[in-house]
Amino acid sequence: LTLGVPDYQPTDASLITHQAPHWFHRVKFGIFIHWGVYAVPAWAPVGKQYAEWYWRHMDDPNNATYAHHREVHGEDFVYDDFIPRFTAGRYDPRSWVELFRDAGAQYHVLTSKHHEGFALWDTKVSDRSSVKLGPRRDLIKELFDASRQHTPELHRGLYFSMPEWFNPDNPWAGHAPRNPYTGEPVPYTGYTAGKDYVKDYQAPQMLELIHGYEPQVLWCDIGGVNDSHRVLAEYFNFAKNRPKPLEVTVNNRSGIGPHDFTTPEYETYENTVVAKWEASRGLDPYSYGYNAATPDDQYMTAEEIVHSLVDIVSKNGNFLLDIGPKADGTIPAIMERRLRETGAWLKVNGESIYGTTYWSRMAQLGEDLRFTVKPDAFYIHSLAKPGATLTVEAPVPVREGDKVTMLGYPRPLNFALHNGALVIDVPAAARDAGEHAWVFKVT
Ligand code: FUL
Repeated sequence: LTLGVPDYQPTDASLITHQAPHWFHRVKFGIFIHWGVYAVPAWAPVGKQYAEWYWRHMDDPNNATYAHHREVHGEDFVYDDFIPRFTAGRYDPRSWVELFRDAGAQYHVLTSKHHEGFALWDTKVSDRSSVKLGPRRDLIKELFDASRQHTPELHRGLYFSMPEWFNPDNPWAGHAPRNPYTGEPVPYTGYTAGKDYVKDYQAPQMLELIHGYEPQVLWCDIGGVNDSHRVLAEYFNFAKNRPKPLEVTVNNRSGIGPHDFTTPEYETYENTVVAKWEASRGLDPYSYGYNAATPDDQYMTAEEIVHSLVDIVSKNGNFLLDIGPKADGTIPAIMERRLRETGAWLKVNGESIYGTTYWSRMAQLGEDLRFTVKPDAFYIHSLAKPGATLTVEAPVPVREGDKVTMLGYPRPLNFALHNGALVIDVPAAARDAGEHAWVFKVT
């Protein structure tokens, strides 16, 4: 027991006292990874549906995936027949984490198990896992080992789907698995039915992840039936009572009220929200899992990524940007390119992102201006390329004698105060030195 810090209890009143730790406020930018058996079919109507929902969609005769599956894979090929093709044959976790670091991300969150119920670690409560089937590797252990060894500065998190769509024991499931074309029941590969879904399976799996992998973010999804009061109390106590305490955090989808942060999905908040939040979305126009049908030119551009990041951070959010690796474990080239471009911007401008906070006066001025603050600096982000002058009609904390610079440009800039507005002279060389978002620093 840590002296003076009472253990958390499995109650709302106790768990609600847990808060997102400082590191989670500081990091701002993380990489979400959706990887599972759905990486094999890797298909959804582009820009309309999540590819990681393939099984659910192929099960629905009114969904385009139902027809797609019949045409490409055939009526006899059921979802679990994809498992042997989920090989991870070229999975190189070291190259993943080094890419995340080079992208300027400071944490990563991998799907330990999505709604399809396929665990990417060596779970003891079923054989429906990447250790017993498919890759025959503990994909999470490998990622966490690589991350601890090669990118120890990154924080590590895990996503966990509370329900499973077709788990025969899940009281929430629509139905146990069946062939969507014939209606014939089919096995839920690796799983032995007859468990208490929450007590014998869901909660034990969450505790395996907590104790076995020590994630600093537990990113639960969907909620529903759960034992989350008990699981989260154990998570927080385990983290707090370790010889070297771990600062952990949990999102708002574990099925109970208490949480550390909220999670808008493919959307952000319009204005500053003081309670911690984290927006997520895929690089794909509308999918977290890899959709092989999406043309490269429909992925987010580097400019869109930077604009999203700046906008979210200026309003007190984190940005958890998602990639969907292929079934062999490689990261699609377009995703890698976008991450490296983001990293190039953050290398120059990261000081205006990491460790900042929102400006109490306003988050946004017009479409193009955002603000972030540090104790010793004030940052103005121009999402549009400035002209010869940049006028900021906001009560920016600047006085005669202060210094204004542009990140990535070596010389101080001239500025004046006109009727309370800040007018910065931006030489052509400074304008041309920037890209995506031009950041002006007042000290
Ligand atoms: C949602 C899931 O249904 C999506 O597939 C994705 O995982 C997203 C982050 O959360 O609720």
